[in-house]
Amino acid sequence: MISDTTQKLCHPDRSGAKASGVEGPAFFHSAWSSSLPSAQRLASFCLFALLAFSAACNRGTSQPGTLNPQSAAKRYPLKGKVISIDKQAGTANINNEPIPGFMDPMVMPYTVKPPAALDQLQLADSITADVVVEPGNYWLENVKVTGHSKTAAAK
Ligand SMILES: [Cu+2]
Repeated sequence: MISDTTQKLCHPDRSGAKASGVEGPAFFHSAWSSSLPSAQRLASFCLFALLAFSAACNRGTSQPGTLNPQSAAKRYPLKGKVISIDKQAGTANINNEPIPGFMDPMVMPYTVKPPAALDQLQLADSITADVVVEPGNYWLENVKVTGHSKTAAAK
């Protein structure tokens, strides 16, 4: 049940990936699931899947053997909403819109560079940013707030 939800969030339209995509991460997933709230659990799964099984979350590239550390950094435009912010870790959970070639719509954590860019963010803000992706690593740059939520502003 949990695996199904995760699978849907992480790769809603990868029908062929079910068997290979779930088994490895699901092992770690079950170890974490008792201590994390569900959104974070899914995000952790996603993070783990992206880092360790880069083909699982990343729909744009395929064979691990073709990755080239020198020239593989790619940038994708991101639009999304701030779900939570962790200034100590320098990350924010973003509910991203679909990123063609990189990510399906989902909530997942992104490291923000520079970390000071987190200071301008509030919960539920709409943002745009560039996702910079290297093999085994990804982060956000050029984070811009495009809309403040009334809820967050009112507090
Ligand atoms: Cu993802």
